[in-house]
Amino acid sequence: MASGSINSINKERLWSRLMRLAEIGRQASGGVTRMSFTREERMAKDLVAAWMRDAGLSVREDAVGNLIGRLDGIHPDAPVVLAGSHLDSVPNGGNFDGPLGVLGALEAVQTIREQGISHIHPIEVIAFTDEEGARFRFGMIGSRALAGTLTADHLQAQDADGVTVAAAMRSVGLSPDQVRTAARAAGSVKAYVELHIEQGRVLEAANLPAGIVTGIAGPLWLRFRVLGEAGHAGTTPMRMRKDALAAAAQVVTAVETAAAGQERTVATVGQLAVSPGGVNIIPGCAEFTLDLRDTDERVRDEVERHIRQQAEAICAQRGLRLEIEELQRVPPVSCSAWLQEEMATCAREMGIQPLSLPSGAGHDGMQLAGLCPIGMLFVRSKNGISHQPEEWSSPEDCAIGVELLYRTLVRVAN
Ligand code: HGY
Ligand code: MN
Ligand code: MN
Repeated sequence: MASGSINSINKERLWSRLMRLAEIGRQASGGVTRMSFTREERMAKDLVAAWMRDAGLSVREDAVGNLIGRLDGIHPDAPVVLAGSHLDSVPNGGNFDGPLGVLGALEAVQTIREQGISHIHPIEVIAFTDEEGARFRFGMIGSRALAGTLTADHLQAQDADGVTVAAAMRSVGLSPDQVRTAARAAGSVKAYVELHIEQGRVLEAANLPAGIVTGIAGPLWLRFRVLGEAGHAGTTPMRMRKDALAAAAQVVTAVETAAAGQERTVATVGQLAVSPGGVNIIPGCAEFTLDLRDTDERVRDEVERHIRQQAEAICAQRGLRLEIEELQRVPPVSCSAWLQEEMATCAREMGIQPLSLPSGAGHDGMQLAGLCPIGMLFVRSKNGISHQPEEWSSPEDCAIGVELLYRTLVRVAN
């Protein structure tokens, strides 16, 4: 089959916007860092808001900072079709994770308006606040608020500098006590559709530019604190030590073994801090995070139980204390069969074989699955790389993904 005909959206406009946005938060290392409620995020939202206005959309931000561009349909009061993603990034991240979904939705809706395509339902392009969770160690703040599930506890979560979500919101002019107003009523959203880079290698292996997502693996984030005894590196015999880092290292290896024993489970220790942190001091405390995922919640939680047991046994055997804090627990979700079918029809129209695949990465749609049907489209990632500067999807593949999104939105909004 042909690799996908692009005869509606403006691929040059899409690409130039993607490259312009990627310069906001650019690091010397070549990556992008745009944390939520920061100057960089504000600059990114201002730029996208200006493009939304150029596209003829009515633009607003809700109480949690979600940026929304609306195109009314024939029935302005009909349930809205949401399409978008996020503008925040991981530290030193790539150009496409998030922005492709926001700017792709904008390009699709701008094309619908420019071509005078009639649609019954209003369509809203949305850039969700803080999807990544890179600043406050739990993510999807904007989509939780839109689903009405952001809690007062969430607003008290602190970043590495002790700044709470609420304080960070106030620092950019938002009112945390108003977040409830961002929630959408049941029945008010017809569907949520997101275009995103795959961040894996399935499409590349199948030599396909785009694919249809069947479901999203659920991320469980935990923080482990191993508490031993700091001591002199030179005078403390090995048998008398309570070395927190040595114990933590044993737990990290147990984490890897537990996940590797399953078919799809993945486990990552992405952050580790040792204190006091002197060359000649036995670590008294080792703190690390665990990101544990599977598309099957039962399997994920069984692996979690096993890891907790192993960690308790290792620390007990060494005479150390262990504290485990849950940072976020997001259940895996399935994408709507109806939306997957609409997407497959559009793919076939474009001459693309409709390949279905799960998402190992988490996405805002997970928070909306209780509110409305959710659907996701993936665009091929070069070597499956993401969350670092080498993240790359070609202009052609991005355009094919956006053309597919455009055709899907035209169908879903009618
Ligand atoms: O962590 C994730 O899966 C996503 O990139 N937020
Ligand atoms: Mn990401
Ligand atoms: Mn993302």
